[in-house]
Amino acid sequence: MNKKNITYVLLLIFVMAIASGCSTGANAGEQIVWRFGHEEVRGSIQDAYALEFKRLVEERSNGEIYVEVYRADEIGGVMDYLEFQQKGLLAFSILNPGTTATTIPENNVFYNHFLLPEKDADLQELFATSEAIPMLNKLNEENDLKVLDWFYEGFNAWTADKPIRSPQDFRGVSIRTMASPLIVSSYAAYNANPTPMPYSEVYTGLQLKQIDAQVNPVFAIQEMNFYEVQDYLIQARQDGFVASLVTSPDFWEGLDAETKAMVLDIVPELNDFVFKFQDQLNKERLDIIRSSGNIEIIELTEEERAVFREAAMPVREVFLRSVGEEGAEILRILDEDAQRIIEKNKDN
Ligand code: 6CS
Repeated sequence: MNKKNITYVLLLIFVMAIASGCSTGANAGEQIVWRFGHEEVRGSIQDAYALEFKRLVEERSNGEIYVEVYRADEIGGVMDYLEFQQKGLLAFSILNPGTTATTIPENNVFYNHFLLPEKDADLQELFATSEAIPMLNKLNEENDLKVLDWFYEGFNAWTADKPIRSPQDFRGVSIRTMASPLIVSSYAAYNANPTPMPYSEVYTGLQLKQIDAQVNPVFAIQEMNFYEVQDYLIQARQDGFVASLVTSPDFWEGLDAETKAMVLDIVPELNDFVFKFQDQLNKERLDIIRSSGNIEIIELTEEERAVFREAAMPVREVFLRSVGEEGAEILRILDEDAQRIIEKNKDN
């Protein structure tokens, strides 16, 4: 969005917010409206999460609160949503580190390749128990984002117009990534030419051959039709797509104790819901992609993955250079906890 449009939308939301009580309270009998933004399209994982949040909040507030969901590009791009959320113009949002780490680099910790557990249950346990999470949330709060939940949308797969089995194969490949500098550095370390561009422009970029490849979870590759304009889908399981439910500290502080308790009760239910939902959706959508016969699916061997792992390790230094001592500690604790959980649950 250009600056003029952003100002217009901000103004419009601000006026609507005041007019309808997009905040903590309303006069007796008035319905409270909570505006909820997310980064994806209808039918996506973030949309399912937002709709489940809406259902539970409306039900448990006995209809006193109405949740209005805004999807990707409905009132701005993902960077606008980050700005709206930090300014308190949205009550809640789902934002991923590819977006938020542009202003809070520590959030990139999750996008260090070959760091997080590959089993969903291990990852869910890591988010629920690691001391690194409250440390990270504190840094977010200092940047006007109160994180209520971290969740997962599936591993990130590559699609490309050629098979990719080693970092050598990435030479000369323009791969679209999200804007976060760590993601860009990760693909540069694999010899690719990382090319950030908005999510909504990726399909056309691939179709017009402005870019040769992109990276996203399987469900997104299906719903954004990337598989129709690419020849190979490559599963290296180098990292996963993480997202957060966030609100604004000021908005949160303005809620009464009962409403806060209602939301805090809902969050773990949503976390369980979305971990199951993403697993099912990613499987279903991989089947759709496979049965289209449109694209060859490549699963890298452990030996092939080991070469990528080695190429990815120096990028941890890039992460460390982008954060302070707290960020370094967050990475250290998360890594240690991930290894401990993987080891503890290896026979499950
Ligand atoms: O690649 C992206 O930019 C986006 N991918 C997903 C799956 N969700 C939102 C994000 O903006």
